[in-house]
Amino acid sequence: MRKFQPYIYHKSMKMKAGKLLLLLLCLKAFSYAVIATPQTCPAKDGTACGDSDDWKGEFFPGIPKIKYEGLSSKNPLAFKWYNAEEEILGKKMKDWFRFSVAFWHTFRGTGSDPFGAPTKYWPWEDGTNSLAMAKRRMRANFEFIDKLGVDWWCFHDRDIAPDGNTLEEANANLDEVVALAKELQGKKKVLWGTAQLFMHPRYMHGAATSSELGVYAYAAAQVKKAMEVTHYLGGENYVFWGGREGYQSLLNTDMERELNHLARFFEAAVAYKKKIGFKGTLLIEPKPQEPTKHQYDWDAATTSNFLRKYGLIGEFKLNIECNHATLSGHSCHHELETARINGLLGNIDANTGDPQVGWDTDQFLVDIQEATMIMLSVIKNGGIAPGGFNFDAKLRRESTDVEDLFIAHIFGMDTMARGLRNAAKLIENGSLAELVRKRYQSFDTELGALVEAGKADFEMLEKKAKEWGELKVASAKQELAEMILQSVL
Ligand SMILES: *[C@@H]1O[C@H](CO)[C@@H](O)[C@H](O)[C@H]1NC(C)=O
Ligand SMILES: [Mn+2]
Repeated sequence: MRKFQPYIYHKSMKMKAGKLLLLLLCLKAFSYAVIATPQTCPAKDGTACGDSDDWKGEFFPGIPKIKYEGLSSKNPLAFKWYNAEEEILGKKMKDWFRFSVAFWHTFRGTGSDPFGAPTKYWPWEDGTNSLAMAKRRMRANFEFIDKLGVDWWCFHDRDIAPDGNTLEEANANLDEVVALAKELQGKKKVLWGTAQLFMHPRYMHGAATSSELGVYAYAAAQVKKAMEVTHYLGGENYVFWGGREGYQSLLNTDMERELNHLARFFEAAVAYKKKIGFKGTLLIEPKPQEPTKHQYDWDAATTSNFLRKYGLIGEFKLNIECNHATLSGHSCHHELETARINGLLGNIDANTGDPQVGWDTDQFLVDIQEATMIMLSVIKNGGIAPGGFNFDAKLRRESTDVEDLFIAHIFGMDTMARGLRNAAKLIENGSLAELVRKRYQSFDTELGALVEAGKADFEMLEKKAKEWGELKVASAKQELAEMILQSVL
């Protein structure tokens, strides 16, 4: 999920941010350059800056509908591997993936970072955060996903519509943009919606885990509304990413109480989902840290333990983000497998980090081997519907052409498609599965079956151990396994 937004709430905030930036720059002995605050336009001043959502003509002129041209194509605006209608292992490629465009990165990502101002000035942007601008962006979103040939999109409430000075005002803004989205949506669908519970200063101590009851209530109201509009737009899932649900210091934190509050919040979300007849899956997106020092939904194992402890295991699944997996010290494959074997694999936020950078860079995943292992998990899971692959990924700050938005998504889709083709080859080949089967074949025996059924006690096992004496233990064949994997890449 995104971490930087050009929306500045108060003048005092601006000053604080400026001072912090100056301090950082001085500490790092960088030469100080004035960094422009992005121009913003609070919703209440909407008419003063950006008063029209009219946009004449296309947002992406000169970019055609993206087609599959196959491996011989050199066209950067064509698919080489992703062929939506082609069947792989009995399912169309488009149904394996259910690719989704993330509104926040693609349409609200500006290229700003803690050290620098925005770098992307899309032609349709007028530099404001007005309601008119929000509507224009929504039109751009639908032209983009239509040209890309994707059926799904994902959103955060505050990214598609401007916040308000009151909850009522924020809800009214959201309603207006959502009404337009519903009208423009046609056959396109919402993969998931979510509430942005981390940007506003009120959420500095967390949302559902805030030490302030008023903030807990505000977060509940915001999630209630976000669930309603996700339902209204026909969303198939609803995501909770607890950006600030964690702590900065245990000294001032009652962790047990905060976790209890988080569980009560999720229980209330389940109850409200049922009340409004929302049939979508509720998903929790694990992430170990950033922005907090410790985030409660650390990884798939931690989150599934949390769900089990509070009796929520049947009500939630997990949205595994690959960059979050690596931040928690795991591979994406590990997180997917952990979710899968717990019956919790619900959605994938398809992105990656940089191996030399320790934070959440949200890059498009373009590593073929990683894509292959991801698809092995997805195939074992029998697919991922009603979830999908959401491109929670953004252009690099230095990529500033409109066509880069297309190239990045095309490359991301092609890489995943290549992963699917490779995984299918690996399964059809069968030698990797055979290697794994052989490793455990000693359990495919009478005693092994008793062990696996929980019917082998220690006395029985001791008798066997004495009878067998010292054993020759077989090789794990890791290098052979790696060689087999690489043979399909
Ligand atoms: C599977 O792949 C391995 C490694 O490339 C190869 O040696 C083997 O012949 C293949 N087996 C089948 C059944 O295709
Ligand atoms: Mn991320």
